Amino acid sequence: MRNICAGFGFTVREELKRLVANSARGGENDERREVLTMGGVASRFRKKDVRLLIAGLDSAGKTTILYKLKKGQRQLEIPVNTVPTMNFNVENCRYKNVHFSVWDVGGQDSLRPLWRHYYTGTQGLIYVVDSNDRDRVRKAAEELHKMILDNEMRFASLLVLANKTDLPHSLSVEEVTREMRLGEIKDREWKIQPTCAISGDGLELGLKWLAANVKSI
Ligand code: G3D
Ligand code: MG
Repeated sequence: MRNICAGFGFTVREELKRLVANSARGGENDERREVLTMGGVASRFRKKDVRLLIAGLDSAGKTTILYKLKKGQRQLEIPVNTVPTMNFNVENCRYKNVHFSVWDVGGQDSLRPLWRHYYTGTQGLIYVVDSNDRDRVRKAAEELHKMILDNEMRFASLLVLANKTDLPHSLSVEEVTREMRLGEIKDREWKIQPTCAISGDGLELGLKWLAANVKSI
């Protein structure tokens, strides 16, 4: 218990107080509102600097997630760095101790050497999958497995977000787990979390897990 709470940056007593106060206020919804901000995310990661990479095929929901986390932080800009000749966009965002880089994977293999530049020091990989995109889930799996094979990514804990679960024909978490071949990943901690980036459902749970499971490099 102590370790878990230490991972989140608060004491057991503070956590109990928070849970009691939260349930008095009406439970889960308040909990979600509280944490869906960069401030909430940063506090989960204690005081240390943390580098997170959010990746996935285009349209998986990465930018929506970033803006969902940014909610309430009006002063925070998300700069987009572009390598014009290569059609490569990286969204960078820093809030307190947490640094996020976001980009689309898939497409041109010629861009791969560029990605590696951003891998260095990555402690957490948030890989976003569109659970409703049955045609491209295999492709999403291929890209993920290529990515985590890279030596620079060897310390990164892996959070897979099975996004767009609000859509009626989306794959179940079990189906995404199977299609993404997550069972083959033995060299690091990983977790799959269903999410709806638009409402924010599931984001908090995923980030809590990641905060407790990133390793310092
Ligand atoms: P990307 O940054 O990974 O490329 P975006 O993806 O965040 O730009 O999202 C692509 C589209 O998917 C957006 O719709 C966005 O609103 C939608 N989307 C993202 N997350 C969810 C989700 O959880 N559920 C649903 N139903 N849609 C989602 P548009 O229409 O703007 O292209
Ligand atoms: Mg985007």
